[in-house]
Amino acid sequence: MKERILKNIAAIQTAGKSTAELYNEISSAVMREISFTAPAPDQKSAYYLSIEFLIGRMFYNNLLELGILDEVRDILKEKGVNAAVFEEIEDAALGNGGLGRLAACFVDSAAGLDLPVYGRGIRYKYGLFKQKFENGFQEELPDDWQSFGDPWGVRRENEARIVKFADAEVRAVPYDIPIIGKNRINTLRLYQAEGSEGAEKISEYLYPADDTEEGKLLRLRQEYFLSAASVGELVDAYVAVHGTDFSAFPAFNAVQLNDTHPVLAIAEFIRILTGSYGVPFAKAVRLAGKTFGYTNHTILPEALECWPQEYLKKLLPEIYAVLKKLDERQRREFRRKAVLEEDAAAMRIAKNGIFSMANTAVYVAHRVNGVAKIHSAILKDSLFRAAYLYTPEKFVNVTNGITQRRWLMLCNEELSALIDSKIGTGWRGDIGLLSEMKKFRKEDTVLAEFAQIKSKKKEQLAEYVYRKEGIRLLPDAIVYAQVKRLHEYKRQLMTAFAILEIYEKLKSGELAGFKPTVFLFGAKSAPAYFRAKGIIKFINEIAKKIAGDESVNKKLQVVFVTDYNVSYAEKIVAGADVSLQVSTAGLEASGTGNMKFMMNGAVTCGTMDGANIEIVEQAGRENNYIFGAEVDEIDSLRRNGYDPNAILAQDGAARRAIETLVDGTFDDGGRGYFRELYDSLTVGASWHKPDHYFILRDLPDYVEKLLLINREAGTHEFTQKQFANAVSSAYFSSDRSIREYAENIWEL
Ligand code: 26V
Repeated sequence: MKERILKNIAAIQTAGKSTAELYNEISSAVMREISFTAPAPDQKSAYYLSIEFLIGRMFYNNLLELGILDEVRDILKEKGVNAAVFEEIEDAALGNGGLGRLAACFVDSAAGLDLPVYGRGIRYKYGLFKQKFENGFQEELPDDWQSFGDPWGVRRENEARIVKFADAEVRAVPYDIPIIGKNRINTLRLYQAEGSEGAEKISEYLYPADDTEEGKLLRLRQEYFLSAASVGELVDAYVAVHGTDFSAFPAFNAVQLNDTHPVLAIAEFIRILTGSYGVPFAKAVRLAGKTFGYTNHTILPEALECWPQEYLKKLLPEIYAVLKKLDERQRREFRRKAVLEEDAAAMRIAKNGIFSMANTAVYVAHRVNGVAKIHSAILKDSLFRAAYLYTPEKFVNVTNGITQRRWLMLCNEELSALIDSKIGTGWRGDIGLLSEMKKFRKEDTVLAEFAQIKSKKKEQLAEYVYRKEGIRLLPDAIVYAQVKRLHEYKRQLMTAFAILEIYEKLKSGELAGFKPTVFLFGAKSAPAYFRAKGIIKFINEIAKKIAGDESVNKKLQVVFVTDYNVSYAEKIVAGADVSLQVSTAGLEASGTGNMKFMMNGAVTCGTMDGANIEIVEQAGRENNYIFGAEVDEIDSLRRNGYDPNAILAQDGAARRAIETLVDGTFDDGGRGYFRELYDSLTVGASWHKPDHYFILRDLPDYVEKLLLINREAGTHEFTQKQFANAVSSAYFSSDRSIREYAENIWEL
């Protein structure tokens, strides 16, 4: 196969062709030769249902997975084409952050491990919006990712199916994308909605604005569309082979619900079995239980899907009836078992006119998992406490992971080559072997090479930033990076205040020996998230002010990169020295960016939250910079009162930083963003108490750690710390996560 692909590519005429044309021809030359591995009929398969798949650019990754990336580069070079030109091709951003990227890493690992695990998602016409800054304000443009063609997607016209709503029938047309592993090629199947104009809307946008009822209904349609297309397909395939006795369905199918968005799949499964095949309700629920697993990815209440019962009644009356019946069954069961009223209330599927998708999933599924140790513990102690007491056997943890193929081999060929030269290439097939690198922790020559690679990756990052933003990063600076969705709980705003404090200290001459430092931000804000947009503008204002201040701008620089995405991340994680992971303890379920940075040898400056805790466990707390209140303290502040104003009265530096929001230092164009941010910290706003995310509690510790890092950076000890992180990262391979899902949840 390899040989034929290479021959195909060698035969391509390159002269006079545009990058997009060449991209399509080369990709098609690959697609012509590869074939999807058919699931063995006697074997169990797992299906990963997700509203997002943030795959990123497929071109280089697929060539890497096929083991022909270098050869293709050489062939193109002979033709006078630099393979790097394909970086112009947009990546498919059918996701928004960690949840979608995790789904992409998981399907990659499953293929690599030769496991029959298949993704099911939606083929949005427009992915996550493209971001630009207009005078520092975020603006959103549509992401027309298919404008370059979609050579990796295969339309399966004859496998299209109908999804029915009360007011419409919609065609769900699959597009299959190859997920390439060494020994198999799995399918990621994305459904596209077709039919009337209204039907097409369903797969038009990822996260359509849902501030109107119409928007909410559209989102509900999307979720049902994904659920019904996927479940319908699995049931049909089962019936074709095994007939209509569904007893063995769970022996052949596992379905993993990636968060609450696809939970209607449970109701759809029960609807089909009871409605079309006469399976008794209780049996259908039992089979659903054995089939479905549910992964929770956040404890933030606003992100747990809840649907007004009225919507379901109107749009999906049969699903409404199933959920009602499930709710009644649950009520009867709780009465029979004399479950305390308080606990029962917490677990209810239907209450106050809404259906809780999380409670539906927890009630039915046989496994419920969190995505890092601490997160799974919080699910048991708080969010799903009652359910944990009721059915403890359901609850497991699977700590997230990332694919080392994209996040090390592809994005950091230099570090990968260093590893090859020290321990051989076996780690490429078995990531556990990476730990053998630990024996070089004290070897000066290896550390020196490692440090050189970091500098080189930093230069490459700087070139990329220059190309994209037209900004030159300070040469040889320490790069601190905070790149992730923009959300208050992730506390980009706290980093902004820390920078202001450092800026002030620098100006006052307090920081002798301060080494050149770059703070790199990347984030998109949800279009309607007012405060998040204010934070972006605020950071851009700080960046501008510092850049214009001759007294510090050779030492300190702030850059907010535009349109942060997977491809940008590949450059940033490889080039950064310090990974900023500073969420309020208890709120970041896991984080996966933290793992990408670690694997590429950045130290973590962060709180004891999410997977940071396990990162520190693996790499050593002494090799990272941990600060701030831990979960217990945050809980007790929440319970016993927390007064940010008392801190402000004491801490002059913090006060001055925060006052810049309202004292005229910075300008938000009269839009009220900064005043609102200020109020949210000092008096509270939109149903939150002041400083809901405890920024002022953690700010002084944060500044101290940032400055400590600045003093230590560049030393031999610091390089040792970075190295320790890189070589301790094997645990965070999504290969490990997928093995755990396969063993403990899917029983593959
Ligand atoms: C979504 C929304 C949407 C409405 C506004 C508030 C809000 C807040 C959070 C979310 C996130 C939804 C779930 C999610 O993306 N969770 C992320 O999942 C990652 C993979 O498990 C994990 O690493 C991140 O910590 C977690 O935030």
